[in-house]
Amino acid sequence: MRKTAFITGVTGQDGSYLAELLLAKGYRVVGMIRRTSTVPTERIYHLGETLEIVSGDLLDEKSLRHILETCQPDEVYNLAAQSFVPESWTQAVLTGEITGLGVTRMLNAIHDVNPHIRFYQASTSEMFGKAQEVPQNERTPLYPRSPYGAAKVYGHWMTINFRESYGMFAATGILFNHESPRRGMEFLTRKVTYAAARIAAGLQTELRLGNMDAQRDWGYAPDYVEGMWRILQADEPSDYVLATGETHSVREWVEKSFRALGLDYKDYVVTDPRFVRPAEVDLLVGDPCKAHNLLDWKPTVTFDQLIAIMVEADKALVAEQEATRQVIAKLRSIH
Ligand code: NAP
Ligand code: F7E
Repeated sequence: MRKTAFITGVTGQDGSYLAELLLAKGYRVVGMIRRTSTVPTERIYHLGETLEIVSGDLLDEKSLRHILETCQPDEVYNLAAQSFVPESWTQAVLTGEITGLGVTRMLNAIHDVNPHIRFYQASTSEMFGKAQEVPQNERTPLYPRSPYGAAKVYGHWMTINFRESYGMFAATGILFNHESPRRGMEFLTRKVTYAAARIAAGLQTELRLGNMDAQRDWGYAPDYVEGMWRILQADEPSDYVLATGETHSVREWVEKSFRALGLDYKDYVVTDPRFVRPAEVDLLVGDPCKAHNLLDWKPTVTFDQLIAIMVEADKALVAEQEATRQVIAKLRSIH
């Protein structure tokens, strides 16, 4: 029988790729969108009516219950979060409400409406924070370094707690950074590839960044949503690290992105203390052996390929935006 999946955070980077993947697998896919005055569907617009949209919010447990009762999903993927780390210092309580307590609201609703639903929680390498060992695996002690990381630790442990207390199929994916042309513009990788493309097109002269020495394990988002699905198809619910097993510095990302466009980053990048965080996560590198051995999951895109994909996409986007701007300017000059 056709399975139904319910995705929170469907308008985000991962939600959009996961919806595509599950639709391709023949699922009925229901995505939750929170009420806003503007339309946040840029990343899922192309899916049209194949994706069912429902209204709800992780801040409102009643809305979650209502969706579960009416849509009757077999699988729930909880991807919604306030996911931007710097914002979590300025909006720590809101981050806790959405990213932390939101998980418990969803688990409560599942427990009450249908405890047989399989639940996926979007945990994160940010939970390792001041990493206690290198590389990090499922047993590495957690040491979050931001309100975001702390909220995710709470959501992670609540998921395990519901699994152990009620025997629910509640699983987590501890995902290391994963990027794509759909990544939000405020995150490092996308901020860099988009700015480099604009600089190459003569539309911008500098790029202001924070700490260039931090190191991350960067993979490609479509690979990671495949891993989420595999986590929910396993015989038993568990926790899995999804990562590439390689680490690279911010400086290396910047250097290679600019070089792909024939530019030397040193001519354009300015360090700006506004982008330095109150506490940094210095070094993340994951050990994905468990996912590899038990789920047969492996990343398919290398660091250099990821840069090439994102640089090419932003080059095309900048050209398209510039062409649109010129048409509008021409129309304005005529009328
Ligand atoms: P994203 O692009 O920032 O998307 C976040 C999604 O959450 C958006 O759809 C957003 O809706 C929604 N949302 C925010 N607050 C909400 C609320 N109160 N109620 C309902 N929906 C709400 O994040 P992403 O990169 O796709 O990441 C997906 C998940 O994985 C997140 O939980 C993130 O913390 C986690 N994660 C990400 C990474 C990564 O490298 N990308 C790594 C590990 C874990 P709007 O469009 O309305 O804002
Ligand atoms: O920062 C440094 C910054 O914001 C990466 C989220 O998806 O992945 C993401 O969190 C690094 C940090 O991602 C700028 O200090 C320097 O060391 O792209 P980011 P993040 O904080 O690693 C994890 C796994 C998640 O779970 C999160 O939801 O880059 N950096 N200069 C900068 N970062 C930003 N954003 N902007 C700068 O100007």
